[in-house]
Amino acid sequence: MDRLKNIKIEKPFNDQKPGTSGLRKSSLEFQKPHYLEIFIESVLLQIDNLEGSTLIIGGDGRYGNNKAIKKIIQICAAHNVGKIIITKDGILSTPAASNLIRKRKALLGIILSASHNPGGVDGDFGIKVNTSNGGPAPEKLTSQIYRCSQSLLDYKFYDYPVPDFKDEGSFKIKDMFVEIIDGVQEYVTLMEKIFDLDQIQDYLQNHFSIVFDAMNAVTGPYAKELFVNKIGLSEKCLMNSTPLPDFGKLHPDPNLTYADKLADLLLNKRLFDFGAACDGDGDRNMILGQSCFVNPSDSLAVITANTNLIPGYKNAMSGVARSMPTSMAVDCVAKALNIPCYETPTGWKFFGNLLDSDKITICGEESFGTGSNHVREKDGLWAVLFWLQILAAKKCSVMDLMNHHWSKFGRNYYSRHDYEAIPSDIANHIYDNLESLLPKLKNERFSNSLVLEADNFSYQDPIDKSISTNQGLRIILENNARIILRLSGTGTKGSTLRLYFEKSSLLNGRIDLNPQVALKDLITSLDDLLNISALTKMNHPTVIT
Ligand code: VG1
Ligand code: CO
Repeated sequence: MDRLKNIKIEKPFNDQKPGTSGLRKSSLEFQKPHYLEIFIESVLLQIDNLEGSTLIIGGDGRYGNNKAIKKIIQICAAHNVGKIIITKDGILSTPAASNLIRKRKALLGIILSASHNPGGVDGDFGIKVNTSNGGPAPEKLTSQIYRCSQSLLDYKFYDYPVPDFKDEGSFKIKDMFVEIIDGVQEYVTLMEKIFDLDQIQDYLQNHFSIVFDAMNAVTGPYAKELFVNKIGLSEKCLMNSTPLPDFGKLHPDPNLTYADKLADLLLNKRLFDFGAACDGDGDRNMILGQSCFVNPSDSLAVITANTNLIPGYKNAMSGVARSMPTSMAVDCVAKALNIPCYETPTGWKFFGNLLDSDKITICGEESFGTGSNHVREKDGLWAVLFWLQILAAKKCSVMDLMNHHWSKFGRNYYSRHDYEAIPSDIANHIYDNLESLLPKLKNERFSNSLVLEADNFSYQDPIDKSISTNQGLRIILENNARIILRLSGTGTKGSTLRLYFEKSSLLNGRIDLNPQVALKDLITSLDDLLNISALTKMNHPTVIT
């Protein structure tokens, strides 16, 4: 029997456009016959020198993970890929995948995850595609993949049953070698090279209590190896640490709304000195201290200001970058350190060229993402260890560290308001309305301030000179205040409207205000201008960060 098949479909799929980070759809849509296969075929067709190459495949363990891995193995075998590296039970975090791609000199990585979106039969599924530098595919490649999928009517498939992958080992399918490794070890080795885990251990065992919430997603096994096996803490420091196909019905998005149990332990019950959580695929992080929530934009600034305390970064800072909506707190640190600070569009793919050309060492986004040149993805547990090392070196609390940071660099009051899964026509109406008002706003007064700039952000990559337009509407006010509006590119239901507000403390010098109070005039003025609460019929955003 000929196992090598060319499977034909009747009608092409027209909805496989990757968003901010990969292709995301409901699990139901991904189960449509040939849906996943056509996307994978579209990816493989864009890759030069695929025959004989090495690929990394893994995922965050959500519903559909292992079935997808098996299908991808069958398609890759049909394409004469040389070797595939997968992990025990298919569990591989996004930053660990990025590390493996680099270490094993793989041509491509395929990560099965819809990241912070819920999982399960009625949740979402997703596919992230990473290139040989370990980072997310750049826009040029994702556009090619999309274009190909729109007319593709067949795919190659090697019809041979793929064995399970519960243990380390290997097997062969056609001429392709499949190696099953432990997805945790190589990542933990990398962390041991960057951080002084002994110093963290001393501090945590004697002075400082922590709790880590893996949200029933991919970071559980990684956190167990790091915090229990290496650092020697009791397993009680871990919450939700077993990856489950439906994340135990949690929404694995580490913010104050969806990681509310963790937030309650730190902010209300004050039971620990430090708390942290990661998202579905382990690339995001939320940092909490006792009675203290660390805004991710501030986290990026604190990390940048303290690289000298971390063995992996001592005297090694070339520059930093932040996504456009991220607050300018890190800009103040970069200025003080006399290093360049780049502003990129939302999405980790835009940091790739800057990291590869060593223009930056650290980068981050307001959406709970921080990372460095150690891999080409944001890295949740890396950020947690970074914070713990700073605190262990300074022997202080999170709140003391923040207050000290703000007194030194000033505070950028910052908040993001998300209106999740609202009807797309309403979201588009609000967006289009602001876009049409922008030319009139410039040089006028808005919210008692002069509008210096009002535009739709576009970016030219300093390395490959590619241009990305329509990256978010900005109202830039005097005195370092800003309002930004974007539509999410990761949601799967309706549209998600994101509003970002920022104001610098330099004017009145106060660093102790509640950000919602400090930013109230900007929030109200935008609502007056665009009628957001009336149009969405919502009194509050779904998520406030
Ligand atoms: C969101 C965040 C963005 C992040 C992206 C992927 O995108 O805002 O900063 O890079 O998610 O994160 P959007 O288009 O929904 O605003 V992850 O952890 O889902 O890979
Ligand atoms: Co993620």
